[in-house]
Amino acid sequence: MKPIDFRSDTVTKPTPAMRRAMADAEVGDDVYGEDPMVNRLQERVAERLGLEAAIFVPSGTQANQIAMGLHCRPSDEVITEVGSHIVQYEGGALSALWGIQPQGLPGERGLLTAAQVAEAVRGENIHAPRSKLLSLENTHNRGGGTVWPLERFQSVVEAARKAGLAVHLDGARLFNAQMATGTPASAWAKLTDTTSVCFSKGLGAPVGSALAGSAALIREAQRLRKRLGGGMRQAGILAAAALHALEHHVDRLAEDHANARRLAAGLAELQGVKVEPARVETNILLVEFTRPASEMVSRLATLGVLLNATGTHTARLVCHLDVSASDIDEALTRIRKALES
Ligand code: TLP
Repeated sequence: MKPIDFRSDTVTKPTPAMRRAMADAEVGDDVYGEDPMVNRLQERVAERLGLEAAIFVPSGTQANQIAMGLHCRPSDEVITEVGSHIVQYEGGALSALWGIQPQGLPGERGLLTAAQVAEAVRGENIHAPRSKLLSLENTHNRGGGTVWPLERFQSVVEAARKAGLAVHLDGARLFNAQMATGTPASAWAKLTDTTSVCFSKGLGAPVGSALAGSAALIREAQRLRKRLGGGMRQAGILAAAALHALEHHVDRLAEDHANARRLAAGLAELQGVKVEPARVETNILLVEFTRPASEMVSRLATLGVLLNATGTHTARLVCHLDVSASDIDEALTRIRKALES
């Protein structure tokens, strides 16, 4: 029985063509700035995001955390949505690495309003931390793959700018937002000071993320990356996979979105699971089971369907490169069986 793995879009394996690109990569020592594939990747990412420069790093977490370190000093505050990855899934890095305090605002499926941001910013007050940074996420993972409508994003960024805050965008799935709307990734990114993107999520590369921003910020980011142990040597082997992903795997994200919609429509017909198909904007699907999610996750695992619980009755399913339309139909058959048994 072939397992169908909806745990995350991080689980994809490199395709044969991607492996060939990796094997053929020209390399050099990237800590000396001499790796041609890394240099090419960084230029391409900066171009695509409409920002001056970019730096290749091992993970999305490191890209985000370098941004935090660039924008804030110890005791400063980052304003963000309460479910954001930087707060929920980065091992407490904000406080452990930088002494930064987060202020997590409740979002609408991950999205904030300009009024919320304006109200959250601290005034000059000896009791309070200094608000320095607004950090947004597009698409929003815990929100269910939500895309930031560009106008709403603009208004929230404007509120931050008015208060003198820098703006970071966690764009781990920014190309999903691009494919879902037809709006180029740069439309969001160029409104920010720094934007991170991941090659190891929907784009299907085995490793790697990038952080883009002004040339001056990215120069300083090189120091922070070194400090965090992210200075890699012949990293061109990895950059080649990321370049291949950027060239060949962006347009196909539309298939993942169609598969997520197909899965949602199929689940909506079943008893014992609630899903709102109209809310499926990209490749992430949030569901609510009548039975405890942990029970459903183990029951489904025995039938070869893998997913992650997100709460006592809730779970997340993510579509990606290694899940086909026929896998969706097979998964629906298996899920029906699990719900009926
Ligand atoms: N997200 C992972 C888990 O960490 C939750 C997943 O399976 O979705 N930003 C966002 C919005 C992310 O979703 C992730 C990974 C990251 C950053 C971190 O990327 P990595 O795993 O490369 O450090």
